[in-house]
Amino acid sequence: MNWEAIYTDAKQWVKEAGERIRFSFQQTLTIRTKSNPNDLVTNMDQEIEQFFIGKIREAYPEHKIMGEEGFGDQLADLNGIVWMIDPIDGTMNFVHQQRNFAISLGVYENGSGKIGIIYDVVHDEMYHTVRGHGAYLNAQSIPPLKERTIKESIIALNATWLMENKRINHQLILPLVRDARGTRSYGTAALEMVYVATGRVDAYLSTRLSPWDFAAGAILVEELGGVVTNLRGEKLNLLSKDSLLAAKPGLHQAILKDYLKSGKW
Ligand code: 2AM
Ligand code: CA
Repeated sequence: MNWEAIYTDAKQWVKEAGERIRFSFQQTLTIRTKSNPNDLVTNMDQEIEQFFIGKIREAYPEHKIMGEEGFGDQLADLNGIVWMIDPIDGTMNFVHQQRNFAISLGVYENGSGKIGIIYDVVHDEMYHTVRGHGAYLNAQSIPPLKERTIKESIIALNATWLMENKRINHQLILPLVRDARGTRSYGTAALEMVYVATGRVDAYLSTRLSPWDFAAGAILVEELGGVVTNLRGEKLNLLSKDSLLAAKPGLHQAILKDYLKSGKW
């Protein structure tokens, strides 16, 4: 497999998609809701996903595609090469703020992460990696992650989700919030994972994400020595929704053991 060619194509297409999104700021968006009144989708989410699918199908017709907006394939397994696409992660931010959103693109081979690209369109910052070859912010190498204690950590989490999810006992999160140096919430799983990868936050927790939300971010975080699992400490399942814990090495184990162990996630 010519991963170098796939990597070059993927980065080029992500750049082009970013230009389309920037251009769309001057146009009127069509906004609709999906699963609930706060789950937004715009014409741009759909157009960008279709743009990627057109490019991938033309260059790599044997590859499979899983995308948030559903224009890709319905996958029963992860055999072969699978592209995981979130055309706009952080759609609510895109609509309300025109910032704090990203394009997220992960490429997997037989379920194993190979290429991870997350593009912060507004800042023109592309975070990218081919597994085993280091991770980069544009052309600049990103240093590996170092360990950190909970007391010195900033933890990204979404307060609304923690409060709303009836299945879980959000009381268990309160000691973690209290013990950490601070918490942050950005509303975009892809960028929150980039912030873990770059050490801007030390951990990111979420109760329910889809595979395209974390597919690229997991490859980036792991490339830099971080650890990514669900909140039960299990390997992530790329075929279904799951919870998420992405963190610096050491800190990941400490959060699982000292705060999450007794919860139902
Ligand atoms: P999205 O913007 O692509 O929908 C918000 O905390 C983060 O969770 C975003 O990355 C958002 O992705 C993701 N998310 C996944 N499922 C969601 C849902 N049903 N409602 C809101 N955000 C969701
Ligand atoms: Ca998303």
